[in-house]
Amino acid sequence: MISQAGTFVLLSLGANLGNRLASLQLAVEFLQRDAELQEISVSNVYETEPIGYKNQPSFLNIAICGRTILSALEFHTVCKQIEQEIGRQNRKQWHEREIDIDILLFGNEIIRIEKLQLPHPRMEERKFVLVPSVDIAPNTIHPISGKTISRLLSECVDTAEVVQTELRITILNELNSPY
Ligand code: PH2
Ligand code: MG
Ligand code: MG
Repeated sequence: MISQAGTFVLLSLGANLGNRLASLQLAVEFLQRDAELQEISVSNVYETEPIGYKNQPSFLNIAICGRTILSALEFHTVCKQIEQEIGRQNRKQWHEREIDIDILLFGNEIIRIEKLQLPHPRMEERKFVLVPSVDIAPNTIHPISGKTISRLLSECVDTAEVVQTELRITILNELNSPY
């Protein structure tokens, strides 16, 4: 596709409760529907060891990227609404969740407010974020460090397990596809 309208956005999605794959699939569909996310790429699906609070089920994690005409704050609000719609319950930080949608990068924007920090402040410390991101956006540059996502992964010292699965997310045809 030729169009380059809107802002490039890179997201990390995770789930470790309920039907994890179904929740990730729904999240991708709802991002297309409600967050104007277009020109989407989705990574492989990874089974990952929990980071933070250890005594919880393993996660499925993916990364997705695309372009959106929304602002960062509008996009963030829609992500939170989608988490609710998929049935996320409120639990402690680092604990289990039905679905988690985190914005990693939103163009080159640097935002440090309580509800939204961009780039995501812990993205370079986590293999469950970087391994899927390298599938779809290896050469994207982190706006603070100036390093590519590939380089962040090669320098990441996280040893938690991240295992590629055969599971697949389906990308539905984009509503405004010219084809
Ligand atoms: N999310 C967390 C905390 N720990 N661990 C893994 N493996 N995957 C996650 O998505 C994850 C986590 C907080 O959002
Ligand atoms: Mg998270
Ligand atoms: Mg989150």
